[in-house]
Amino acid sequence: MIYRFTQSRWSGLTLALLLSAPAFAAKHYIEPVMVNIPGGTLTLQSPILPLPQANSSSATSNSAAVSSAAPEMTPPQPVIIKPFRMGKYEVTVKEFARFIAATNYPAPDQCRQMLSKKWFELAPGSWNQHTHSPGEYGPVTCIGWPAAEAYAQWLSKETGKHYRLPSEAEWEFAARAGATSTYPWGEDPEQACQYANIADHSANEAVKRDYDGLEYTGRWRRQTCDDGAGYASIVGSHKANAFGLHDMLGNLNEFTADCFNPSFSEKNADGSARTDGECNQRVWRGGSWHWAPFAVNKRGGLKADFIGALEGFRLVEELDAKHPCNNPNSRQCRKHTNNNPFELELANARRLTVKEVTTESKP
Ligand SMILES: [Ca+2]
Ligand SMILES: [Ca+2]
Repeated sequence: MIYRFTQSRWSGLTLALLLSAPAFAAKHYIEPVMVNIPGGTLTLQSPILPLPQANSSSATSNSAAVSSAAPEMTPPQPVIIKPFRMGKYEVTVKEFARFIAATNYPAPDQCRQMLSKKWFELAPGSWNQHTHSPGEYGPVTCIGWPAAEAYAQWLSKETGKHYRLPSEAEWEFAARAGATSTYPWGEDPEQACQYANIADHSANEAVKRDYDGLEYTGRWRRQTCDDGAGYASIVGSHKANAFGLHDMLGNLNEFTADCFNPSFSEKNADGSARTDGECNQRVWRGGSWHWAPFAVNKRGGLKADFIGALEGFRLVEELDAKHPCNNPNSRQCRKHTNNNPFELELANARRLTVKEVTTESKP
């Protein structure tokens, strides 16, 4: 890796000051960068999960991630996925700031975040003020599922398009991008560092530096490869999958629309989100910068009111009957998809980060 992220543990405070600047008072939405996802088939099958406990947290999610016992698997459930469009990146702080400015949405002000050698603790913190944010082009977190849902509804109203959270089935179909292996890139977890921001060598060095010698070990295991990021990173900093989507695994764990169920059923067969089951718990997918790479079929649930610094989201856009991308090769769809100015902003932000770090690293 040629770059290394250097955000400090208190960069969230700097971010809060930045977001109070006039530039962030803009009233208009930012159109998300979307990718056309073809329809297809998928077989959902994951380890059977118990319902998350009432005090479920990022920590309990992690304990499921590191279990060494061979898990009992759900019966395979065939699913048919209709074509749709999906956010190329996790929703960023900058995009979310427009939502807050426009709606005064009562965003949470307490967030389970990394403050000490105790790892994650509930403390004052919010979408624009928490530890370990890489800035306005980083993925928004400390918001919880209801705020993600509210953002999708607001953006739909503003744009006249149908944006929503992905179903769990859509999320896995998009993350796999045709792969049937444990990870979208194959079976080797050491390759994760090319494609995902995970708990890796850089993460271990960061917590050692920032938390008095703390290390990722034992229950908090890490991969030994190096993805260059100690904490969350600017979206799209790692390689895309075969559909062109970034950070599906890693960076932030992602909310889906589904109510939690321990296993799949015929109610998943059409690819839509489950609206039955435990609807106070929502399904997450993909893992985060704090965990070793998750298998692409790994899943869990979080209470809808759980507010943590490891969870974020991305959006799906439905292809309504007259949508130009019902034919993804059409000129109208290419026009609809290309030249999104926010894509250029993101690319500049990533380039500046690399340049800054490269300059810092010179003797
Ligand atoms: Ca990392
Ligand atoms: Ca992610």
